[in-house]
Amino acid sequence: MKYTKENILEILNLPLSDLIYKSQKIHREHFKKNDVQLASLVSIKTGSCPEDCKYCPQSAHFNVDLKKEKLIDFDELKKAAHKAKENGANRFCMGAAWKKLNDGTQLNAVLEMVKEVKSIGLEACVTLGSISLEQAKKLKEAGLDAYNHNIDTSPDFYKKIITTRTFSQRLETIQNVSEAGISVCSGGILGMGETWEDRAEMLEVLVNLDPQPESVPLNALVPVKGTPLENQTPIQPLEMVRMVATTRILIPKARVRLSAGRKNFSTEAQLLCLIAGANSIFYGDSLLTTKNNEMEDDRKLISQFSKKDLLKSNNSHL
Ligand code: SAM
Ligand code: DTB
Ligand code: SF4
Repeated sequence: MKYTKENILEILNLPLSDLIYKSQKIHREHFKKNDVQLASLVSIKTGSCPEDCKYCPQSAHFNVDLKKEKLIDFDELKKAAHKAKENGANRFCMGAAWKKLNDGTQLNAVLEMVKEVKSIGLEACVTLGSISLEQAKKLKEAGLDAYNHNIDTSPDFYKKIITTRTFSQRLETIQNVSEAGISVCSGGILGMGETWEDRAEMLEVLVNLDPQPESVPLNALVPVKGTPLENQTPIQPLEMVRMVATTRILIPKARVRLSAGRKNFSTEAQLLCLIAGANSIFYGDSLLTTKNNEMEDDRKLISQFSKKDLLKSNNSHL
């Protein structure tokens, strides 16, 4: 079925229990119920990015208190990946504040990192800005599972958020990634001042990608001091719940990732997102440059979500 903005808005606008009922049914047809993938993130190159994404603390255009870092040392990367594995992560995502990936030193370093992550038995994902088909093929050969490249928002609202590259350039990289046989991880950010129409249009682009994305990260804006969006009103958790459920209905096979911005959600709101069809979280002390939820809290969250030993435990333990 070809989805349009109008029918996506109808889904987003369903009564909450109808929406969650619909998404739960679809979720259980495509995934083992109660399975939540833990993905750890590491920044392999931090800050000084030439792009002007208004939400991003790593853009060189804004004055943010941020420790800028050159390309991470291989041994440090290796340590971070091993630590993620020991902590129970299944996927390891490496992010770089680049406009595009350069051949030579940069590409070669990333290829080694991907091989290392794969050798530990983790799924490997990278997000490095724009890449060519040739570069994507090399990453595939090195064993890369997924490439994260977010469309961020609707094509129209995008122009208000980023001026240094176009929405169609984003789609070109996604196309290169798909053509090389790498899974596409693409989603967006909620709470940048966009309307529900923008959100529906963003989902319309994602659902009509061919092939559909293997994973869809839904980030709530993390407002960072010094960025143009620092004073943006945070989204209501129930808006995220509606987006999660609708994404699950539209793209049944995708891992829907409850991504950045979860720190400000209550445990109950996060559980509702998981019930609505999210089946992955970022797990680890930090995201790329900002703090993530505590790992201990996340272990509790997951055990509350998939608890099998309720009768054995004391009620106060809940
Ligand atoms: N530079 C590469 C790029 O933009 O494709 C990769 C790294 S970039 C930081 C990855 C994604 O992080 C962005 O596409 C955006 O969706 C998300 N992101 C960045 N800053 C954020 C913020 N303050 N709140 C929520 N998500 C954010
Ligand atoms: C995605 O969609 N969210 C992650 C990951 N892909 C790379 C990044 C979130 C970054 C949040 C702000 C920061 O920590 O710098
Ligand atoms: Fe650079 Fe990516 Fe941040 Fe945009 S989102 S400024 S491309 S690091």
